[in-house]
Amino acid sequence: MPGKDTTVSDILPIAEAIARRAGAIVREGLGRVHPVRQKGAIDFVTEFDQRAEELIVSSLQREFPEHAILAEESGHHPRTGEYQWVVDPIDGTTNFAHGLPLFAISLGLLRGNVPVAGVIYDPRHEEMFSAALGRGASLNGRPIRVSSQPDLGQALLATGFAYDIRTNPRNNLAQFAQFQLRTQGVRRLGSAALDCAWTALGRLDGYWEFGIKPWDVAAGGLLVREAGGRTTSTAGDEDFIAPGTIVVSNGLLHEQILRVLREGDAAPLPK
Ligand code: LIP
Repeated sequence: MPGKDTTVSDILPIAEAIARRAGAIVREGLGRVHPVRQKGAIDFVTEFDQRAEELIVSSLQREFPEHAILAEESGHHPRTGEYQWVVDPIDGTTNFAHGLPLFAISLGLLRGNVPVAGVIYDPRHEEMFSAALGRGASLNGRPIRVSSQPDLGQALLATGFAYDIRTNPRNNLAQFAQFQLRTQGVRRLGSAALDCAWTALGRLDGYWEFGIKPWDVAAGGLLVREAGGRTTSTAGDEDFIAPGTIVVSNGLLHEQILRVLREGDAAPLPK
């Protein structure tokens, strides 16, 4: 049981309400944002990341005092229990800061390294994605399912690039080209949470990324699994949190995606 008197299905409405309140703060900032702290050459945080995260963390601590929290901006808030929330107050900060309406609030609940509940809220489009382990996935309360595309050559995928793209030799640019030649297209949307949520909904057929953080993908990885898809690390392991790499897909494409990641230019091209 996640908390003294709560079950996983009790948790989702509470997490959704917290995500909505954070979304109201974030929505107010779209189009009038200035980075307040540079974290790296292309990695920064805005006042709205900070304000949304403060609301989320304080609300989770009030509702679930025995749960630990790992939040992107404020770090680890330890507790002794087995449950930990992983929080991204604005996944897609760069999009948000430039006024591009592709970002989401992501709250994932881990038991150990296993995601057991998650919500992803897109405040601009009023889309609330939710999932609980073994209970399916939904968009605004209606069940969702992954796509039924079986052929990688006809698939639409997404990916992303870590903030160390300018210095890391394994920066995913080679893989981006390899998949462009072997699919109908690859999109770089700038939000891992939405890449996962849209795969769960069937708008995308799959997504992969290296150098990803638990708060970016914990909720989304569970969402895809609960929507009938598959979530692994890029090596095909069930644990996608510790390795910091992820592949989500409709399940039908998963082995084809893993093969391109494994074989690179040697992977077969569409006929
Ligand atoms: C972002 C991810 C995205 C990745 C970016 C960044 P943030 O998270 O959602 O997939 O490509 O480099 O990590 O920093 O906006 O929360």
